[in-house]
Amino acid sequence: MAIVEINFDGIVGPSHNYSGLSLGNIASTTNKGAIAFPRAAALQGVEKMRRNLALGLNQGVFLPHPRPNREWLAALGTDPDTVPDSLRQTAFSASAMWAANAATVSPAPDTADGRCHLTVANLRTMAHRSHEWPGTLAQLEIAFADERHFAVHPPIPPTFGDEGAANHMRLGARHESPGVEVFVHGVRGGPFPARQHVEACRAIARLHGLDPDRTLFVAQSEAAIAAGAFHNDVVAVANENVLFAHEQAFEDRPDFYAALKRRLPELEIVEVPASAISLEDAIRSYLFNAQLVTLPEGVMALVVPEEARETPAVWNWLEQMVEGNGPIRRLIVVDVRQSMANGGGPACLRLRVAADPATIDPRFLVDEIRLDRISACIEAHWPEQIAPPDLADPALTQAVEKARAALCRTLELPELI
Ligand code: SUG
Repeated sequence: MAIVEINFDGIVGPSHNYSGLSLGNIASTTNKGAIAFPRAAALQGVEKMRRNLALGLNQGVFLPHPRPNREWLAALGTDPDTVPDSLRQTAFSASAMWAANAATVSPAPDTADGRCHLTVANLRTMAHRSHEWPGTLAQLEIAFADERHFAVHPPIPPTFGDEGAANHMRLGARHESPGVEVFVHGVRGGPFPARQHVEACRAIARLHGLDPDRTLFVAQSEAAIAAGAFHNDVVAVANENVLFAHEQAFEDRPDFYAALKRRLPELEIVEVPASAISLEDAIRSYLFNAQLVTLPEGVMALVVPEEARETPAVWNWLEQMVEGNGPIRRLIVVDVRQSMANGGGPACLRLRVAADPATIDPRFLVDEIRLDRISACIEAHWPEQIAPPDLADPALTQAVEKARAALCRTLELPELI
């Protein structure tokens, strides 16, 4: 089979909860303390995958990580029974569901050795995400073990923060010829941390063997970070020759657009002006945290969250966009409200990898039948609801660990990863 784009979605873990752990992520802060519904959350994620499969797209999954993270707690001299309150929520977070932060991926045509390169993100800025990388690396090493086609790199040293594909865009014709890779970093974010460091971006470009002339490093605008765009994929998304972005996404927008156009003359920029949609509405509705996909019939569709339909300025703009002559012709609305309430939209939940599916460990690929098995497992084992104080209940720890073990069995994957 030929090289195709595969979206790997993080299955929402059984410990999904709202602990307000992400400073600069408005949804996470606003919903701190709310009751979470892990079973509904995971089923919403599965439904999104079903929609994408039905569109004729290729779909993969990543497992939730073991939570509470016993290994990490042991390294801190504690365990789930004795963990101090200050560490408990951090050890329980189900944040690995946001697979766009798992790794940065460069497809084979862009790299010096002609392999697809993946660098696991260190996620060092937020404590609850900083202990994801060993679990992610373990899965990527199994899924992409075929060294003839893939190179999986460990994380960049934590000196330099890296948040993976959420701050990376690959533009260009589909997977046949070299594209242009754009790395977006933060410099300042007003009251909020800038999570992606330019030195991490440069290191990844070197490790992946990218052509310096086809690699751009662009600063995210301070206004965007300060408004709550803690990752670039909250204000911009790219697919093939199309860049869909908010006017205030980038610091040096004219220079960036010109540099991109020089390297990719066929580039089409669909820019949303701030006068039509404010940064605040863009972030509340997550219209850019959409999956911009090419359907088998050749047209592009935007998979947006329900919140985009509910924000009048956003929905009016999107409807006009698809009726116009632009490259994006269809809107597909999905309900991922449980993830959205922690700041994760449709695009956060997936990692894009361009590859021949036959070169990937099939246990990470799904069709309808495997999704049926996954949803049956979720229905049977995922807790119905969790309020943050519940995390102190040993019965919940047991339930969460049992649930993950059941899913590992369902997918025939080892529990130890
Ligand atoms: O890192 N939320 C995640 C959301 C990640 C979204 N990903 C992308 N934009 N690609 C984050 O801020 C909230 C966890 C909590 O508050 O419990 C959280 O980690």
